[in-house]
Amino acid sequence: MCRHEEIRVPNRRKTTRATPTDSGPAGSPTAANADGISQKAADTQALAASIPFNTTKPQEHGLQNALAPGEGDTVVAPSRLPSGSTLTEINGNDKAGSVAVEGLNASIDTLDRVRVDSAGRPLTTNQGTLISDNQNSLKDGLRGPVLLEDFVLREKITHFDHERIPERIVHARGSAAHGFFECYDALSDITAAAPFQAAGKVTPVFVRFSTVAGERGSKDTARDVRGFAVKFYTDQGNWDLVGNNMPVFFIQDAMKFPDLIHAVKPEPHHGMPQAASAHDTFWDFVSLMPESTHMLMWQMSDRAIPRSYRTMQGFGVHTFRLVNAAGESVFCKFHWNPTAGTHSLVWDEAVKISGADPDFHRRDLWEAIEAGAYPEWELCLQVFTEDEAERFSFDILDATKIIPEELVPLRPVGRMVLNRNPDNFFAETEQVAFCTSNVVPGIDFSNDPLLAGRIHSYVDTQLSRLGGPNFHELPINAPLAQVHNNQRDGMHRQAIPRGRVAYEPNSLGGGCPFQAGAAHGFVSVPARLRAREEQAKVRGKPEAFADHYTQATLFYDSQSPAEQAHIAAAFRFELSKVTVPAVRERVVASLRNASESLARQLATELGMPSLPDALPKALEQPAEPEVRLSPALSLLARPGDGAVTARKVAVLVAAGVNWAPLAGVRDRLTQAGAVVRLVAPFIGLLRSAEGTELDAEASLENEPGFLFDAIVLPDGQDGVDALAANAHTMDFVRDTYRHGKPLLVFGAGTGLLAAAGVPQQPGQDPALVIVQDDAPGAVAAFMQALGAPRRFERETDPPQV
Ligand code: HDE
Repeated sequence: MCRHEEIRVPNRRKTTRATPTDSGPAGSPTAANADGISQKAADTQALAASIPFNTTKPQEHGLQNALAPGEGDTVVAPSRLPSGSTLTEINGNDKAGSVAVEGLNASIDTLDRVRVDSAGRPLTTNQGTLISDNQNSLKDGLRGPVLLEDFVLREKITHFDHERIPERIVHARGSAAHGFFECYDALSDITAAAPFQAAGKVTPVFVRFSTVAGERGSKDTARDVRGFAVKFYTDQGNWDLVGNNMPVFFIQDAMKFPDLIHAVKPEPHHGMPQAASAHDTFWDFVSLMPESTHMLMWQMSDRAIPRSYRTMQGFGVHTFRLVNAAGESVFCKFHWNPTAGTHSLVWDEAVKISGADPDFHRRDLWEAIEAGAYPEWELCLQVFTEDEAERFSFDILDATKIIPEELVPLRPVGRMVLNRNPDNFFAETEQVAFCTSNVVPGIDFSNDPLLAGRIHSYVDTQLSRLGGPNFHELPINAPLAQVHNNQRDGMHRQAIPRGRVAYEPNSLGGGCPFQAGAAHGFVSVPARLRAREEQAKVRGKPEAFADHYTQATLFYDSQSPAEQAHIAAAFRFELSKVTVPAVRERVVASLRNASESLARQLATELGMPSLPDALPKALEQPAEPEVRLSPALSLLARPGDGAVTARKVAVLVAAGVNWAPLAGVRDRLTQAGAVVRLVAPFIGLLRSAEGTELDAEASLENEPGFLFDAIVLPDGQDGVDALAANAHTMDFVRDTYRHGKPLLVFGAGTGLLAAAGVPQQPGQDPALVIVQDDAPGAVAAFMQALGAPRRFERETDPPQV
């Protein structure tokens, strides 16, 4: 909307008297000349005079004012002239536009304003000049030297030379998607946070998942913690919940973070290993940091090798505060639970996938969203009071501790759906800047010392990663809520503020932008420290932080036997990669304090001559835990909705297979949302036993079996013989079986099972479905196994298949 009609400005044809801008009249200017300049001067004088002194100054003092700051002083200007920069703002053109629309901030709003579509457009330079030839540089004659004058070539090469920005110091490898959060019921009794104010309220989100240790191009399936960062574009500003897929962390105080990361990243002398914790410096550090033991249990568990970002939980990790409109606050932990359930890979599979498809998780997320199988999570809260927190056996400020669900149940409060892939990886996924300091009224921090370091770190790191202080204006980072402040200038400033006022208090801008006050603005909870000694200025930790093992034991003891076996195997693998025996022994000595049986097993399997003595504990008599077993900590506790949506199934085919039963399976799976691929010795056309022409879209070598969630083996002797003659088929069958995944086998296809050494015990393995004749229910049984957790009962250590 063009608003300049409403503004009292001179007719654009009229010449106005030029007035000096560095001195003014002694008396009040009048609008006698009825031109813009004198009108502006008069209105400015009137505006400034209407704020004769700083009325809010007294409010800056005293405890009561500190607890509830008042609103800033503001008056309405007689016209828009005083707040404008220039009278010539009415002289617009297609580029300059016109007068800033009242109340409009064009640097926020949807991403539409910056999307580019080159369809039907010719090439241009960055200045918009059309490029006639994009093949040749400008030369002095066909065989002559290239001329310095070639600004087209120089612009192109120069821009190319600067395409890279620094990668994130941690969490460099990641993938992201857009979506929304939908609130189930209003939570205004406990929080004023915008997303939770009404049932059905929808808030846009952008979510980035990541690994921690690897560089930007590293593999997705490394054993590692996964980042789970959610940016809520709320109508009260951006709220970033920057979490992980594990609810605890390695350390308790931000002071140790650089040490942790230096220990886990590639070793500084030779830059190895990439995206892996299985090396000396990591285990050296954590074996000297007993508070890491609980997190190590999580990191050695299957949580560290998720099947998909879609099948991971997410956690805010720290204790946060929720604050209602009356300023009352409760503590809160955030949990994201995936609708598809929690599913992971097994280690042998993760290692193989990292070679065949390093983009495994990125591809999975992208393809699921493209196919309309939108990943979904339920947001759950653990809410508890300060009094309850005082009584827990652990300290809620300690990020190496969970609050067992059996102690404080999860309260589902909404769901998040990711339903749109980004248009551009760099502009969105790479440039997005999550900051733990981005909170909105209704959310506040606890005193967790790890969180305190993060509140500083994220903004700080973005300043160098994104090249200066204006990264909040990058389209993916800009909030949907209005942004008005007096911060100015800096590298790559996008917003063009109107007017000359860039300070507060002011009268020349009518006091604007004015302080919002406690009624609307963010107010920190005036948390009081109870004990006098806690108020002293100290470098130290509360005593309960010294209990380093109770919850490591809780986690290990709460796992299923298969999960415990995986944890033991992961420790064995990682520690076998440690080259210094003293480090390895220290880890086992530490684990004796968490699980004697685990430590004994490792000592044996790592060839230790004897079981090392347990490490001395920092706290010999920790408080009795409320909960000794927490079934909710097992991945099997959340099998999900059983749907087969987005699961990948390989149907093995070769010339001469019986196509009819396979066609039936493919149709049923596809209807249920699974992704079915025909995999043959080579891609391309082949004929089934019935003479049907089949088109294999993948080959045994270009999409190995471990990339699929299940396989189907065909009937038809000729086809089976052709598959049996290819050793890749045996790998396919063996890996699928070894990794606990379902197999559906028709007739002669059982020959492939036998050739691969897969045991066939009818009725004992619900994920191995053998169809001799068209047994009804076989496909349904296969689909049920496909939507369920892995068949871990097949596992032996060492593997026999
Ligand atoms: Fe981070 N972390 N972190 N972190 N973190 C970063 O910020 C840091 C911690 C997490 O997808 C960095 O923009 C410190 C815990 C995620 O862009 C950096 C400490 C948790 C992401 C940083 C921690 C996280 C990061 C690197 C200890 C789980 C990726 C680039 C005091 C609750 C976000 C960047 C994305 C990224 C610092 C510990 C999660 C350097 C100092 C605990 C998901 O600022």
